[in-house]
Amino acid sequence: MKTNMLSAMLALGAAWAQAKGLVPGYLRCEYKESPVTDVVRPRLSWELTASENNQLQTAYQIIVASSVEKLTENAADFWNSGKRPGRATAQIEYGGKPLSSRTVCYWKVRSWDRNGVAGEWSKPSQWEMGLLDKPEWKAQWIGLDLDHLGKGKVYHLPPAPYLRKDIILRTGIKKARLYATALGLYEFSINGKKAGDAFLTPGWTDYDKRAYYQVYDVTGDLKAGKNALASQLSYGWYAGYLGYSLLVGNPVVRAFYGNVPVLKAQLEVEYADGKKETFVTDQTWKASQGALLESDLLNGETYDARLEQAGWNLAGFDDAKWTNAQVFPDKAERKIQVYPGPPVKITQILKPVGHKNRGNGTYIFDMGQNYAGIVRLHVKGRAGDTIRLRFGEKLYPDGRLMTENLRMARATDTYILKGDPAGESWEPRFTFHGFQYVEVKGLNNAPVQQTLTGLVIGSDTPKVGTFETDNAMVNQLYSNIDWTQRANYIDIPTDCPQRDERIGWTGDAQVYVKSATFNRDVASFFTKWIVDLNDGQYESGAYPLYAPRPNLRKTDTFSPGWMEAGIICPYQIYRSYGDTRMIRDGWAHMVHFMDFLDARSKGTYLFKENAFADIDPKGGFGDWLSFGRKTPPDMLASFYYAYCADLMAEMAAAIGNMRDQQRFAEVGRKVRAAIRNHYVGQDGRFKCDSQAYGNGAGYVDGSLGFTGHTQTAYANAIYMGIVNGEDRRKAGVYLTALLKDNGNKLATGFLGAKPLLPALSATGHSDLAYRLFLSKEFPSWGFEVENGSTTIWERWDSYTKEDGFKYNAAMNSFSHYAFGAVCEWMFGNAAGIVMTKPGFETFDIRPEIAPDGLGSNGINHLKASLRTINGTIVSEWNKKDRKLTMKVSVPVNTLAHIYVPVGADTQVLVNGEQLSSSALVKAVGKEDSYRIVEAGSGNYEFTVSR
Ligand code: RAM
Repeated sequence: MKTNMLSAMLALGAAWAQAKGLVPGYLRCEYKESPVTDVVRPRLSWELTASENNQLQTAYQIIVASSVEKLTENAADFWNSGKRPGRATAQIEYGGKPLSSRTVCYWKVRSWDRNGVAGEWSKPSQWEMGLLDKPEWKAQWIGLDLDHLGKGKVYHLPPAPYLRKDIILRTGIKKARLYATALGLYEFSINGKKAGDAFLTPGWTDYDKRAYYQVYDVTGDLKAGKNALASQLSYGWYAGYLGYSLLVGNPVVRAFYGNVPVLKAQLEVEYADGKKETFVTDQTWKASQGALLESDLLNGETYDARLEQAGWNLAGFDDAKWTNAQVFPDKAERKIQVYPGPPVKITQILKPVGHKNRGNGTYIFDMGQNYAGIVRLHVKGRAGDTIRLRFGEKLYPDGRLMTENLRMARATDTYILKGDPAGESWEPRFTFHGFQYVEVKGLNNAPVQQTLTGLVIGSDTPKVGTFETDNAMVNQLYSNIDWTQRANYIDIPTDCPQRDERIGWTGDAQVYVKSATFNRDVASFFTKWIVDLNDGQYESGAYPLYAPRPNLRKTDTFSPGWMEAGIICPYQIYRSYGDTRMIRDGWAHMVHFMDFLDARSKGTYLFKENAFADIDPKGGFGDWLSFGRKTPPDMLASFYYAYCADLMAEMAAAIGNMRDQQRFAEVGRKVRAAIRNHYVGQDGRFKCDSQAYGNGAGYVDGSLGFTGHTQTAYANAIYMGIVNGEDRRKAGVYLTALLKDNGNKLATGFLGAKPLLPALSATGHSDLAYRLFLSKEFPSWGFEVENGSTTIWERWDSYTKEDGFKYNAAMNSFSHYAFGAVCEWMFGNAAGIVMTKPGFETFDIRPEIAPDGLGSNGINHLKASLRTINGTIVSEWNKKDRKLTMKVSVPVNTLAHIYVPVGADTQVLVNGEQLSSSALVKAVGKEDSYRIVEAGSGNYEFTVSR
């Protein structure tokens, strides 16, 4: 009897433990935690954890209420989703009462597990609605035209305007929000304290079409009585220098959108008694100039601390000598919207690793890492002492700072001391540089610890990936990839952070986007940039070379391999995060682009030689920065045509548009057939009519001659599924033969480097993929690491021991992420994390184990993790002697097929038990040399003897 009771109690205990069920956490709205949004039906997501294996969600319920109290009482006055069956934990549209501007929405969620047990409610989360209608903006654009003060010879850099106003508030402040934006860049402060911690606000857009605003909760920064509202503006992308326009002699070199930066801000205060007051920017604001003498993104800042107007941003400052702010007209068609991306922020602080005295008060600091950002200076000296900071990525062998590769970007910050005996600290606010070394000129004393501090800036995209091995070169390479991404995902995906370029090149963006998703959560980052890209689409339907798209050079238009970013990037965001809204919102743009391709192919569904002879450079950029004979750009354009059609067909299906699905599936088939017919010989060898290109004049590297038989051609054909079956196998064989003929060295450029290793792996040549990946010989990824790089170079030969910085003056960035696209293979093949359903709802773990016998140049241990929108996946393998161990984590609510590499009849143990008799997982098949195991959520360890 007693024992029965005990076992009954134990059983009950177990049931209770189980009853805890699923625990939802990491509640997000529009990819952000507690954001402000102006999306009228924002999307919600959460992550699930559970204490037992094999768990999944069978239903969920969301409650949204107008207050925390109501939420606690489950009084869903905004929305009660009810119990909704299904696995979805992301992309769930708010479906309640229409939400008006300024509403704060509190929400929570609970999930039912596979046994139908309801879990506890999550902790509450919230989001807030921005200003949904433009007329709610009562504020005006204000500024101060100082343009006439900026007449320099080469650089026209006017001082930056200062704006201020004192306001009086009553007691009983309950809630206060600041809505602020600028055409240009702004910093806003209340009573001397900066609102928020974002940098380079409000971001770059096509300002004629839209400007983004930030929303700040400033309740705690205001007080009864007099308060100071103050703002400093800079020229930024709106009115400053952009890209290479100066370098190429473009008639316009700055002020592409306007030449006076302006601010629009609105402070809304709510009192305990329910009364409201709104303060807006208008002609009653005062304006002046101050210490910030020059300020430009590319060219840097000059700050004369002697000109500081002490207390200018505090209440009670005497601004009688200031002029009234000027009011500038708005454009009716310009939208004002909440900034949809992750804010640009200071994401890390770096200390210099050393410095060298160059004589005459000049020192060169080594920050130990090539990064994008600024430095904070701390100095002591006399008033008028001038410190000049110059930035470079590399040093010459004789120790001088190398700045030729900055081209026309002056990238110089100057600080003029006020002479504070306690010392003074300064950092620029509206510029950034790409650098590892800082030359500091004008120091009176030897540097000390605080003289320089590195401030890393970048879009604050949450880190989601890790990748580590027992191979130091590979680890450094991974670090270099992530650092290069961080240095270039700054509001938009740029090509490089240092020279006079820093623009959103579409080719770079499309080859790298998938890699990016393995390192950082870039969902909201691309939500922002895809709008820029659509805003930049040409009337013809072509997507531009870069977005946003100021007119930097008359001949800049579009190029195959670049313009397809308009399809490839949204597709990747859909795949990685299950985002179908981006597809729906951009569908008309994407279809328009496909219409453009159809029209350009003149009904042939093919781009023959010279099909793009009318653009500049002729044929487009092609396999930019490749080696050897050129892959015909038109052949690549045709591949991309078919590939885009496939992606369109898949996206059409994802949004339930079956008519378009059929259309694009058909286009894909037709383009493939046309390619097969024109560019592929009977023997499966790729060819082109080289004669058609004549002497290649006008084409990028055209004088090298053209051939279809290149690494890039086969790699892309395999990667994009241009050829199938026997043709595909042959393509793999040709690819390996080409590599062999080339001493097992790659020759691929921007378009060929990404698919190279995946194509080798896909056609059974994983060993060769590893060989290229692990090589340290020129040209290779390892070569860069061997040469001390901390970021990814623009060119394979950006630096060589024989030639040094061969391309200095022209084009030689040391922080260009395009070749970092090998990241895709590292996660997707080496670690074998392969999504099979959008958002990683289902996925494969199919690692390719590195070849044996490479000693310290090989890999014996590899561990990668990825926090997906469905939770964190881990794939780890370890080989020692004849034993292979594999560890895999499968997140709750997902299903994995784990490919365990085994010989024909090797025994597999899972968590110490025989696989064949395991109750944990299910052996479901065999493929090549893998045993396939199906597993629900949990942590698994497989061991096999090899
Ligand atoms: C270079 C850019 C970019 C590339 C184009 C074609 O100047 O840096 O990386 O996409 O040209």
